[in-house]
Amino acid sequence: MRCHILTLFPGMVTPVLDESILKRAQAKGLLNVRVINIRDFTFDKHRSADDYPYGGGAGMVLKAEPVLKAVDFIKEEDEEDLRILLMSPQGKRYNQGMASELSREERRIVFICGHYEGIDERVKTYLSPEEVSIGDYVLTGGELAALVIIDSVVRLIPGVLGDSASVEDESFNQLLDYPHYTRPAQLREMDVPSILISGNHEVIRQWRRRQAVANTLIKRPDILEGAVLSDEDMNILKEIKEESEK
Ligand code: 6GU
Repeated sequence: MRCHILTLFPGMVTPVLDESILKRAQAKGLLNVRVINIRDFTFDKHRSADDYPYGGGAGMVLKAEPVLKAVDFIKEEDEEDLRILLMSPQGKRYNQGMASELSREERRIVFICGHYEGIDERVKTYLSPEEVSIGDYVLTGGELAALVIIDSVVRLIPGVLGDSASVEDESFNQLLDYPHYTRPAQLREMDVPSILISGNHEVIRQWRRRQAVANTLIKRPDILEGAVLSDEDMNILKEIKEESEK
C-alpha cells in the first residue's frame, strides 16, 4: 500500500505509524506512507489554512487552495494517477469489503483529512474524490479515520502479518470470531473448553466454526442476512436455529 496523508495535524498520525504492525509493514517495504502538512502549501502572510464561511455561520472552513496545491505537488513529485479519498462523515460507509479492495489498489492513495466545520466544496468539485466515512458519528477531523483505514488495509496485505493463516479466506471471513484461550488451562475456576485441549484438530476446527456462527447469530444477526456462507456454516446455522426452536 502506497499512500499520502494530507493533514493540518501531522502529529496526530505519525506516532501511530511508528508503532507495531504499521511500523513493521513500512520496514518491510509493504507500506509506504508520506505525511504532508497542508499548511506547507499556504503562501499568504499568516499561513492560514482556514477561513470564515461565506454566508456566515459558526466555525471555520478549510481552504481549498492549499489542499489542491498539495495534490498538485504529489502529482508532480510522485505520480499523476492517484486514488483520492476525502475523509468525511458524509461519505460512503467504510467496511471490510472496501478494505479488501483497497489492499489490492496499485495506485497511490491520497487521504485528505478535513478539519474545522468542513472543507471548501471546490476541493470536491475539482478532484472528484471518493468521500469515505468510518461510521455514523462525527470526529474532529479525518486523521483518525485515515489511520483506521490504513490499519485495516495493511493487515490484509500478504506478508504483513506474521502468520498468513491469520487472514482467513476473504469470502468466508465475514462472521464474528470464535473465542480464544491461552494458558493457564484453569483460571479462577474457569476452565478452557476441553475440546481445545483434545489435540483433535478437526473437532477443534468444527467447534470454532460453530462458535463463530453462534456468536454472529447472537451479537450481529444483521451480518448473517447478507453473508455468503460456506456450505458447512450454512448447515451449522440451520442446526443452531433448529435447536433453538426445540
Ligand atoms: Cl472520515 N471524518 C470525520 N471528520 N468524522 C467522521 C468520519 C470521517 N467518519 C466518521 N466520522
